[in-house]
Amino acid sequence: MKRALTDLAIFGGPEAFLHTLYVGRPTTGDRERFFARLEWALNNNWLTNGGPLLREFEGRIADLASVRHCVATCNATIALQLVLRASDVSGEVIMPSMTFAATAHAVSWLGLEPVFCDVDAESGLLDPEHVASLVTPRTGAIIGVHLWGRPASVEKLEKIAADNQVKLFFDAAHALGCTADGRPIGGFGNAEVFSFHATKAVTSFEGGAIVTDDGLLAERIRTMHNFGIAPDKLVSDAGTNGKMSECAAAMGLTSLDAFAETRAHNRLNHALYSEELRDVRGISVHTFDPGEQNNYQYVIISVDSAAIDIDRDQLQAILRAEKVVAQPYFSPGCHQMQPYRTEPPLRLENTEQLSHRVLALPTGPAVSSEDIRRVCDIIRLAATNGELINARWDQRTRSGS
Ligand code: T4K
Repeated sequence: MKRALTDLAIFGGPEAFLHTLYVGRPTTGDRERFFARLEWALNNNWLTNGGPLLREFEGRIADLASVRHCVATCNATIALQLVLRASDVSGEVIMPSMTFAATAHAVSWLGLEPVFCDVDAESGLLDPEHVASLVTPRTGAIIGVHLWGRPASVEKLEKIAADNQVKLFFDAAHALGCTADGRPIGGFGNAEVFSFHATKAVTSFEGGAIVTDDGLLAERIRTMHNFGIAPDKLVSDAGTNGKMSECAAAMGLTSLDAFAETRAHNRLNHALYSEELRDVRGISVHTFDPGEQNNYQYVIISVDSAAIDIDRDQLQAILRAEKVVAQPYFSPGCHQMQPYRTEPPLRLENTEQLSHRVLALPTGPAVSSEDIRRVCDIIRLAATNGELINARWDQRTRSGS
């Protein structure tokens, strides 16, 4: 256990970990089962284009999300583009700035205009009042993001979308297996999009899915994600190649088999982080509504630099030196990133404050209770010695180390 500042690796102490600890370690499930599925696909000589593993994966995701239709894709970014394109969205798309760049990129790659909206100061979720104030005759759609698996204000956003006759989608990249108002994420708005990237609670190496109860929309997306080739084999739409392969589906199914276990492990990890950091001034662990289900795939802390003298970036550097790779999800907000920055700058106060404070800590089945205690010891030591750390930090900077 580290007790003195000189124990910290950033000031010359030994690293706390032998092996690096990551936020997004893949949860790949039972390897034998994965190889068996892969072998079956190879023996079948069927590798992509709507194979049996893909269909099984789509069916299981649709069941999990309690929706009628699921179209699995090569990733969630393409899935977002497909859903916007297949819904004939034009003009402006209102979305939070506090999200991964992919949400904004999907919009701008279609030639649509992302309109960045502020979020709730604590939850990081789209502020419905601000959304309503941004609706104009040019608004084609609203995209809500279930940030870190917390549900967006689905009901309020559905009302705004209905009142203004605009489409509503949810970027549910973080929210597989989560609920909003007790209902599974997946059935809200016109459609929702999941990600199965390597870093997600369920992975298919790379992958995504669009889920919806709208059969016509699902059919159009299915056609569009296969070069626009309709079931009668004729090209009926301007399509792209957004398909998920059998190899990806094999991994998706195997990771999905392990999802209950992954979620249970993540839940314990989250509870332990909350417990260990409860009394650490200036550090707060973002909580989840106990009345809702969550996958707990993200453990997010907020660093109050005014209370502890060091800021999020310093804490991240202190952890990094100990071989703990914490991620500043999501910083900066999209409206402050190069492709979307404007002059004069757009000001989104809550987004800017929150994006400077948040840090995602390592979790997932690869992270043990002992790992978490060690990470929390480091955070505790750093948070209670901010002034002294700053004095040493300046010396480090001056001596160029
Ligand atoms: N919408 C939202 C709200 C999203 O968060 C995302 C993706 C999307 C849409 C788009 O979904 P996809 O098109 O990707 O399906 C990562 C992921 O690449 C990205 O999928 C994810 N969100 C985002 C939150 O995180 P980076 O740039 O942070 O990834 P990277 O390579 O730094 O990896 C993060 C950590 O995970 C590292 O510390 C190492 C670890 N890792 C990563 C990989 C790839 C592993 O241990 N194994 C691995 O295979 O973006």
